[in-house]
Amino acid sequence: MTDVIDTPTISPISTSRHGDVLIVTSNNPPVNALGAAVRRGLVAAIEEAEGDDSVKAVVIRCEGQTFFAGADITEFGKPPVMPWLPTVVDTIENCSKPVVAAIHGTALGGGLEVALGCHYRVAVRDARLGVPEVKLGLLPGAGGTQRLPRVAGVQKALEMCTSGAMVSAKDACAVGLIDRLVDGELVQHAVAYAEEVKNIRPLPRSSERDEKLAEARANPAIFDEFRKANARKFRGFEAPEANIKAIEAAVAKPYAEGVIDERNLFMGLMSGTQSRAQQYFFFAERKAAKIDNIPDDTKPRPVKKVGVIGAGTMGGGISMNFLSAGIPVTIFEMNQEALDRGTGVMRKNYEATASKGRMTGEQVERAMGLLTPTLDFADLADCDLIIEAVFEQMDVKKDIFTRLDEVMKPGAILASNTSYLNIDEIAAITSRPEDVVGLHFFSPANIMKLLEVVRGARTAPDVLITAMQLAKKIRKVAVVAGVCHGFIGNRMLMPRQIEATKLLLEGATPEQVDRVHVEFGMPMGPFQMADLAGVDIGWHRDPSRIENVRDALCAIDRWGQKKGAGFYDYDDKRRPSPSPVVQQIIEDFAAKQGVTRRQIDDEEIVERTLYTMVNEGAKILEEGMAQRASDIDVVWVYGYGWPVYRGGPMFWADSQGLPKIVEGLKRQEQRMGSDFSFSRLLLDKAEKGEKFTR
Ligand code: 3H9
Repeated sequence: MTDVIDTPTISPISTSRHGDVLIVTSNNPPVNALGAAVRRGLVAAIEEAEGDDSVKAVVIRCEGQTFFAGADITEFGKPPVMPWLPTVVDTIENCSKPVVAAIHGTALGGGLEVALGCHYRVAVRDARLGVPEVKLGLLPGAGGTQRLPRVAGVQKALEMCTSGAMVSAKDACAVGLIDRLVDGELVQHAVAYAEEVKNIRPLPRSSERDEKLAEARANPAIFDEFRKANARKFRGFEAPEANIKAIEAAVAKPYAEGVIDERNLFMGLMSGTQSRAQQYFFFAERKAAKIDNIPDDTKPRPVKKVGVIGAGTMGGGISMNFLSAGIPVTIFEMNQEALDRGTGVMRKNYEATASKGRMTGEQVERAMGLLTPTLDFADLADCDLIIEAVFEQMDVKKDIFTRLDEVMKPGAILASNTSYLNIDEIAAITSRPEDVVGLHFFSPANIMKLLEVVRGARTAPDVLITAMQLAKKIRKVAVVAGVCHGFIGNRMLMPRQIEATKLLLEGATPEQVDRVHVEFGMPMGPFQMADLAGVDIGWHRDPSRIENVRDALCAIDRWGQKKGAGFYDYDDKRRPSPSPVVQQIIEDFAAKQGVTRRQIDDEEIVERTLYTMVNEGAKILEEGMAQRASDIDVVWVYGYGWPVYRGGPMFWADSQGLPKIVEGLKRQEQRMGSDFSFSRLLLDKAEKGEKFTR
């Protein structure tokens, strides 16, 4: 490109000329968020185009990794700075000269709204587009809910706005969201496109179109059908419904009225607690990737090949993460049958994904082609990272790590997928404890986003950095945890489980406890979870030794869903119903232990099963087992389905007020007995009026 005349400016927005096309460039790293300076710059650039007769068309583009990735989230909650994004988008759309958006990277949220304000959109093939506001508890508030259905159709707009998922440039092109897909130099193509369209009038303004609304106008029932089809997914969340309402307004009302509805709905969400929690969580997730006390110049170790020991459910799931990311895996088992079974399950899982259209047959073969099954331990020797995923038994783990120490090449990272055991004890059996780390995947490991990276006392900084970076590569959200029983997640599960079980004896039913948790927003309650995971997990396997309700259930084969019976009875479609047998067992135990049964109210369940988790989280913090309170929240949202609209247990506790949590726990202290002790940190913070999170 030649004849560029730069306008000197300190604004993140600069303009240059290519013939009669004004090129407007944003340079606001890292993601070109639409902060105040960018908004001002965009309006000034459009004014420049309007005021200069020699300008016949405009191209808006971004430097760096991406087109505008949305409004600047750090501005939310602060006093508004003019111009507002809706004004900026309107200014662009009202420009009397054609404006072309040149999209690369991810055009998200307000970024896509800017693109929708432009009269034409050109994108490179690997660009992605989306309106992720719903993930922040919001809706696209700069005209997006009104323009998107007009450009992409009502159904597509409903899907995009309520899921927040990105669509590929190709799919966006298919629905009319992109006018032209290009290869190579984006700016050159965008300028050429601008030249092509510069004389076309009237300008295609998204807000004036309504041909794609006709179908929904003729059949407004589509909104209720959409609500019904997604009711489960939206349960508890406020933002999806507000998004639907705004799109409904786009269909039912003229544009000028629809945007007023959009604004009102947006402001309602913005001032609510859910959106505050979800915005907090956005930053919590990103903060989790940062490791304290690591030298700045620490470099990761290269990981080109991964070894996995154990081809069971866990080992197979773990392997799939790496295979899907294009990293070869050698998987070891003790015998051929187990190896074949494990690799067979992996293939079946991939094929199931392909049958849902989320993978091509070719991708399945490519992933499976990266897998080397072996019965020979020595085949693991040249792996850069090895993850052990066998029984949760210290002796077995120690044996494996002794063998690994013998065969693995120097510098290889030795990881254990243990969910409870002491990483330092495992590391101490090797001659290289600095290379040992915990990588605690959550089941099903190929699906669950969370990875606890367990930092041993002697784990080397570069091992930690490698683990965190690798996690991102395999699309996990990693959180650093210290060495303690159950690390962050499972450790907090323990007080909840203890109190939930005691509540049964004291008069609650599994259904009541589970209902309270589900109403709170958890995907399932403690007893539903036990039935799903297996009541027999951690059972001593001696049917004659019955010391608690769990032992009693296991002794009569009530191991959970896999046996058709656990805390609940299950029919052949795995639908649960309350079990009279279980009720009898509970009552017998209560009688045997001299527990007087009484009416338990829901509040007591909250205090004894959720407040105790907060207390445990506070202990984890005071012991330094989590780096920050927000990391605990990330573990619970991604590992256990804590409702993100409540931010996580520590954010939730803050929003309830710590004195209220302490009061509730004090009310229950006597009932909880020696199973409970207060966290000093919780008491201190409550007393000083402080919070765990900011
Ligand atoms: C909106 O647009 C509302 C409008 O409809 C209406 C307004 C009236 N703002 O994720 P990364 C930071 S709502 C401020 O690690 P990646 C992020 O915190 C917005 N900061 O990179 C991080 O900082 P740090 C709708 C932001 O390459 C750094 O950038 N848009 C924003 O893995 C790198 O981020 C969204 O929700 C932002 N909007 O992924 C999109 N975005 O380095 C949110 C990022 O200090 N963003 N940062 O930790 C994303 O989804 C991803 O960042 C993206 C890049 C895919 C773009």
